[in-house]
Amino acid sequence: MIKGITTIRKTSAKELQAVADLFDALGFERGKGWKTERGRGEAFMSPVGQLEFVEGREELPCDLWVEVNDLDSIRAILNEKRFKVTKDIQPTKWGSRFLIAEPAKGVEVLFWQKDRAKADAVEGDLNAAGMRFGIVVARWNSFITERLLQGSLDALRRCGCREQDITVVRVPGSFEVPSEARTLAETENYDAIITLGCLIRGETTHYEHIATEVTRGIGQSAQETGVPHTYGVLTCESLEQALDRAGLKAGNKGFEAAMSAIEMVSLKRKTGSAASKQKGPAR
Ligand code: DLZ
Repeated sequence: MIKGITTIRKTSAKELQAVADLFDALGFERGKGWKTERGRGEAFMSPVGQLEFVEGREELPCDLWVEVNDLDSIRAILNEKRFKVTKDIQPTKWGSRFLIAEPAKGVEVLFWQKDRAKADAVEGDLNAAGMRFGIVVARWNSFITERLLQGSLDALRRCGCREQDITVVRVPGSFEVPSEARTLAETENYDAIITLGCLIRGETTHYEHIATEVTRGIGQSAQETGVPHTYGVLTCESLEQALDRAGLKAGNKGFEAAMSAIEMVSLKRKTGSAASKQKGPAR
């Protein structure tokens, strides 16, 4: 039985590292790499593999084609991690969409997704133009929460949200996040509320109780006001873990919470019975 397939391309150590960084950033599971005096291999596990031989002239001759099931999220991650995108999302001639990333000069990776979304399900888009957001951020562990805030603002701006449509409110700690989130939601001036905080087990007395209460309160506010709330409150074992989730190894949860907020507003507009109210944010 065939166990794995490798294609060879001449590359420098720097280019190889850039490509490995790209797939790490996208959350690909690592395989067993190798390093000898002859060179180095970076392996990734392919969940579903397809080996395709093509006859004819290819109009998009990239080094690698990767089929994905959520091209918009791939673009968001590439943007967040500042990978170069040489061709942004566009349709193919065969009912799909693609984008091309260039992690290292001359190394092109094409990501594509078959256009099935309309037939499969209704999904929110990631265009935040005209949407209004309230962000509630805890000052406790501000070293972390300010990074989450930057991640959220980055996501909103990249997706087309205007500065005047974003209101940031700071509260003392995570415990106060739900009540302020509810206050903002009840004004009906926001399409979604993004909640940001950081609880660290080792440093927080009654950690479990506080974490449960904060989570419950945010969920309750979302359900009772009908305004989408997204959850960017880190519950971590250590400061190191919190740092990883605030922009180091494990992405930026503030960025993710903002992306989810945009998607939920868009989804609500598509599936909700009443159109979102057109009011300006509270000043
Ligand atoms: C008191 C406290 C503690 C011990 N730890 C944290 C924490 O890790 N993260 C956080 O956001 N807030 C913490 N707080 C503050 C509480 O959330 C709250 O602000 C205060 O108890 C005042 O009600």
